[in-house]
Amino acid sequence: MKTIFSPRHARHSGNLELCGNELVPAFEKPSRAEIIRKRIDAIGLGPVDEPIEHDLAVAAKVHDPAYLDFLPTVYPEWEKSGRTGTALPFVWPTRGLRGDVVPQAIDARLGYYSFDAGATFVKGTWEAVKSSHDTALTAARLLHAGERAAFALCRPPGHHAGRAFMGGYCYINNAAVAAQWLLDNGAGRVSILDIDYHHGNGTQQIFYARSDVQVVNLHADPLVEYPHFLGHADERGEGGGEGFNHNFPMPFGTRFGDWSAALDKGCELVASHAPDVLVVSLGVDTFERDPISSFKLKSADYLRIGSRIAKLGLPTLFVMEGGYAVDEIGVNAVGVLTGFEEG
Ligand code: Q9C
Ligand code: ZN
Repeated sequence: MKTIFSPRHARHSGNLELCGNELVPAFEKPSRAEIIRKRIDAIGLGPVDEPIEHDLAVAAKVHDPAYLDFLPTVYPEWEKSGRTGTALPFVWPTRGLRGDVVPQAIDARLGYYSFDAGATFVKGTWEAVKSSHDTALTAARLLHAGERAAFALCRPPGHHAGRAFMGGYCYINNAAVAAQWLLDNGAGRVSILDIDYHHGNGTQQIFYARSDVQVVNLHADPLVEYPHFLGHADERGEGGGEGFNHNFPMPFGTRFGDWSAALDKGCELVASHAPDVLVVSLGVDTFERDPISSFKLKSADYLRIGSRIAKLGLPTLFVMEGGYAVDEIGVNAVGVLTGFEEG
């Protein structure tokens, strides 16, 4: 399997995140991607190429163009306001406040275009976000060129980013942009299978009223886990998209037996959609030693996940999302890919 990977991801580095009552080094850090890349080389998964640059025309079909315009302005505006270090949102237009007036001040714009404080900026963040977007699109092109599968080693991740908001380490929804590109280039139907520990709220929102992109999510129950405000089982899509969104929330402490039963159900739904292409939002924060998660999957389980997905027999684009147990992230993420290749 070919991998697309950009060294420019490392420009998004040194940022801090709010955790409990303090600012700590972000869990979503450059070594995550570097360790996955090293594992690809170590086991000889296949060639690793850099992305080709793409404009944001396809991204503008799944994101608000004004939101895309905002992202590259964040750090320059933060610096103009006299600050350095990590820029992060801290005020939001919740119920009872005006969500229809785009504010001017950078502090206000950060809140207007986010749902939490978890998408932070340093000087190189936009460059890394753009390279992650390019990585997803370049990998999607490999499928279009006839590859059975490809791996977009995206960093930063994307599945929490919605039509006009960032959050949860995510800025551009790489999987959603790739799905849209595949539709624009000959696919009639796409399925997105999101196996990250957290619900992919951004992906769900983007495609909620659409029947051409089925979205299937396996994740921790939002009643108790981030992102908290989306991801319940009764969210089935709306309008023409009704019946094309499927959520499988699971309790804290879920082990592979129960998780894999949900994967079977998710895969059956994908098969019934009969997509031309499958996009897998690949998070490995379901791992038992993940520092911010609660599921109990073991390294050997990731091979079984890959082989279950392979049984669908679909052209498959893997897009990297979360996973914060850095020591094991290479073995786990690449385990899914080798499990897929071995069938
Ligand atoms: N201070 C992805 O996996 N909350 N995002 C963590 C720890 C945010 C995860 C709280 C988790 C976001 C792509
Ligand atoms: Zn996650």
